Amino acid sequence: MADRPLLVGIINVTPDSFSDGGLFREPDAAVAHALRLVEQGADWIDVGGESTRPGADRVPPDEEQRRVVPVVAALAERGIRVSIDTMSAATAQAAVHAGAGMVNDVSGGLADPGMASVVAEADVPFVLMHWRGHSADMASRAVYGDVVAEVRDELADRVASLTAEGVRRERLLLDPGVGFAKDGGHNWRVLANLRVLRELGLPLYVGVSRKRFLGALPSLAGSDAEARDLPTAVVSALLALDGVAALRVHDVAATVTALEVVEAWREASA
Ligand code: PMM
Repeated sequence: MADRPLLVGIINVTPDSFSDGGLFREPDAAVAHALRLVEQGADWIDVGGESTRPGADRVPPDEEQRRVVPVVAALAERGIRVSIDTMSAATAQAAVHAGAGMVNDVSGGLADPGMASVVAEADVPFVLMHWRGHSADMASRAVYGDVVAEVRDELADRVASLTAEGVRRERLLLDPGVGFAKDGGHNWRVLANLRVLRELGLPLYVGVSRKRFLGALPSLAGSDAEARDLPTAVVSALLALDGVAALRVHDVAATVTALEVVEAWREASA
């Protein structure tokens, strides 16, 4: 599909991520899983060493780097495109040195004042996610009058700050931050109204994979995180039809199938 979204496969090298925590703590297991995701069709692999699940503890940057840098290096050596999922400027820098070609910061540069200069210097794509605070207290910040307009305006402020600090605008991808300082209703409203975020004129990057709001669908009551792969694939198809630029997912194979459905649909309607 000419304009299909880029698929970003997720590797969490953490003991405590909410959906795949602990599975890929050893670098070899993480690399093997990443290679499987690439075979299945991932365009990028997003490597993270700090869980952002609600209530998670912060990880010191040296421990985070100990987790992620060997994995980033091993994947980059194999020619795989790697992004680093971090809020730490030092970790972003270490990962870029190890071969990462994109920085994904769930805080959009707010958590670490050094992030903008690292990204400006590296001149790599930067995923700027909507964020209102660390996991420990983000639930209390899920208060909005008009969630869609506020997410747009807060992202616009971040675009202005980052570009003022030397990050090139064409390096930015905007992420609505599904599940970050947002309840289920906020998530659905933002996802169904991405056209408003598109007013900012930058490509959209979205991560819904296995998130809690999908587990809240009535038919999934009491099921585990993997049961969320089906609604993840359905939402991914809707987002692809809506024209998002990138999807961050755990189950790459299912997302590839979802995108094939979208392609068939589009071709038949042309
Ligand atoms: N979600 C998580 C982690 N990193 N990065 C971006 N850009 N967007 C997201 O929505 C996002 C992210 C949390 O999910 P995980 O624990 O499954 O990785």
